[in-house]
Amino acid sequence: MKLVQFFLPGKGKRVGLVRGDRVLDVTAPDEGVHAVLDLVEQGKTAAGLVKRAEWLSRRLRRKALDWPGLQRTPSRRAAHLLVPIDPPEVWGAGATYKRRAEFRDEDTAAAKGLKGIYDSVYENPRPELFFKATAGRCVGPNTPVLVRSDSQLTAAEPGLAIVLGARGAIVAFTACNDVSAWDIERENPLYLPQSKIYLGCCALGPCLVTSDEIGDPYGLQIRCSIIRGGKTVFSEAANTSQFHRRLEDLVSWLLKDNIIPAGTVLSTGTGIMVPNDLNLRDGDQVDIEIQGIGRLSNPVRQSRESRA
Ligand code: DO4
Ligand code: MG
Repeated sequence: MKLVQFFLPGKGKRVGLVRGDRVLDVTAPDEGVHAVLDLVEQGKTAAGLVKRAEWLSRRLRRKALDWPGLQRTPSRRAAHLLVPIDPPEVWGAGATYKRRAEFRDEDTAAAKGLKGIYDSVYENPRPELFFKATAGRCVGPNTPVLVRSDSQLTAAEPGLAIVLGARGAIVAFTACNDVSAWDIERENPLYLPQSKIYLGCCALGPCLVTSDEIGDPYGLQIRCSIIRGGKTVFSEAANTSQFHRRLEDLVSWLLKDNIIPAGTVLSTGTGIMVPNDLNLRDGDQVDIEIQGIGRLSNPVRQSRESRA
């Protein structure tokens, strides 16, 4: 099952169930379903979520919307996609692909003589897990991701993200852009939270695909493209078969002595390294396409503070 959130003029946020080229509006305030997060909380597991959404779609029988038509630039006057879930928390995992671990080690070694930290976490049973965002810091499809005003080298970090239900059940998948200010985290590893967490640092979408529908999550093609001035200046692919851990293992580390609310998103890391000279610039567009999920497309904006 594919689930979305969309904006409907005059009605605001709606919950949608995607069926082929149509989107069924399953928003049901009388059932406590104002948002996808409510469905995740009520469903608890992937099976529970699917059952609840199916039941609502049968009960409500509303006029369906056009799925491709929702994938447009947000405007108050037209229906458009929103972030597919308002996650209470977003966490990230790091150094989960060999390519990433090697890239970062070369980089920090050259800059600071710190060779080893990324390779070491790649090999260790304990993964790198970091707090990434809250709902207010996330954006949905076709909404700008931001480059912070004090960064000259901010990069797209495309990856597969999982959505957790009750007690860490993996209920759904989506695409994530873990936008990161590399110059800030490279200056000193203690600056990582400032590289990762700020307004507009995380894009999610275009939809949630429930676990039963995604198929094998270790065989998904991921492509990231950067479009600048109408030209594709970067396009590279990775596959989740190169993912070095098991998803359940990451989740069990995240849950250790921790409270993780239902609807939390965990970004599983990136296997596509954008070269340093393709740092994100105002006006760029980042497209992340994941097999079975679709394309998450976001414009890039330089934070206003440095534009002044
Ligand atoms: O410490 C760096 C973060 C790693 C990360 O975000 C990733 O591997 O995707
Ligand atoms: Mg990342």
